[in-house]
Amino acid sequence: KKRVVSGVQPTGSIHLGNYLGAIKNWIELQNQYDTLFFIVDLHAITLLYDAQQLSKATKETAAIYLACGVDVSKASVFVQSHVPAHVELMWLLSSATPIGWLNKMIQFKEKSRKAGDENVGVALLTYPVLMASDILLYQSDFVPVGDDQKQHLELTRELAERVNYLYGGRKWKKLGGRGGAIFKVPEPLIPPAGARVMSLTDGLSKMSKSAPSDQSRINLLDPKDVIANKIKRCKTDSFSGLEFDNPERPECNNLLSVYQLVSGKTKQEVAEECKDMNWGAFKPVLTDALIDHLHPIQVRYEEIMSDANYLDTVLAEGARRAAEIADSTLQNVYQAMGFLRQR
Ligand code: AQP
Repeated sequence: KKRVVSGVQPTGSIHLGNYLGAIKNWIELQNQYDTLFFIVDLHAITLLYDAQQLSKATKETAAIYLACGVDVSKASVFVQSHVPAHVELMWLLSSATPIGWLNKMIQFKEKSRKAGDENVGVALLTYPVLMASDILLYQSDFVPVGDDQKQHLELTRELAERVNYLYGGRKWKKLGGRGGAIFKVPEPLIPPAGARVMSLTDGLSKMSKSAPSDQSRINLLDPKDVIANKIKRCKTDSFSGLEFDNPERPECNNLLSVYQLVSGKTKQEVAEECKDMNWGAFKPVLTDALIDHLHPIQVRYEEIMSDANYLDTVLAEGARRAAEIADSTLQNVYQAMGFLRQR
């Protein structure tokens, strides 16, 4: 089976964008691929963060994965920091990463500009090297990536090729390796169309955990009345009827797309159903569809969280399975890079 890895950061609460853009797609991927889904806690500390919240958010994110339908009989679910090989490989990869590659990363430029120099840790710059190690450790074939992560995956691919070139091939064979590449070069898996969810208060920016206003996003665990209220107050326009793909109506396109994804209808069905509706008629329909979709997830989430041991057991087993693969890659890399290994 081909292998797929993916993860979400335990920063803030998981929202509809994280769900529709990532976690929901995993449910299909786990039937087709060998999948590893992790909670990327080491990535969550690249900007100033609340240390008192990290472990709680990590547990909650894991519980959300399971509540959304990630099935631990098919996928390995674990916490990134529970598998130390991620950090070890990152150090080894750092030595092969030209600093110019990292300086070019758009996300680094944007986030560091916003945060200001005093708040930017070195980890924000080297974050893509950790991401490369998350992927390369598992010899992944595919990585689901949204637009914002494309550049980082490209860096991962270049880094894999560079390490294969520097330490693989003939050199690698001479050192006792089995020949061939050290790392598999992963391919992007582009998520289904319409999976980029935009803010409820501005149809041109993406729904995000770090946006200051909670009104801009639907959190997966929002109670019914909060969902209803957010939809009631969300940004709309004054055109008549509702339509997809009109560049002058980003909010309309976004809300129809959300409705399509949570109702399970096709784009044509939604376009037909909503073309003559006004906002007053559509908003309750969207609210009900959201509540119907999220309610079972919220019920399962409560069940999972009410049995603390269950989650601990799942995460321990996930980390054990992941470490088996990760450690074998890591040992190969140490060997290829010429380290004296302990006997
Ligand atoms: N609005 C979105 N629409 C579709 N997919 C989204 N993702 C995030 N926002 C949207 C996807 O969720 C996954 C996990 O994201 P992450 O936790 O690594 O952080 P992020 O991409 O930076 O997400 P946020 O929530 O928007 O955080 P901030 O506010 O920190 O930027 C990824 O697969 C991502 O594509």
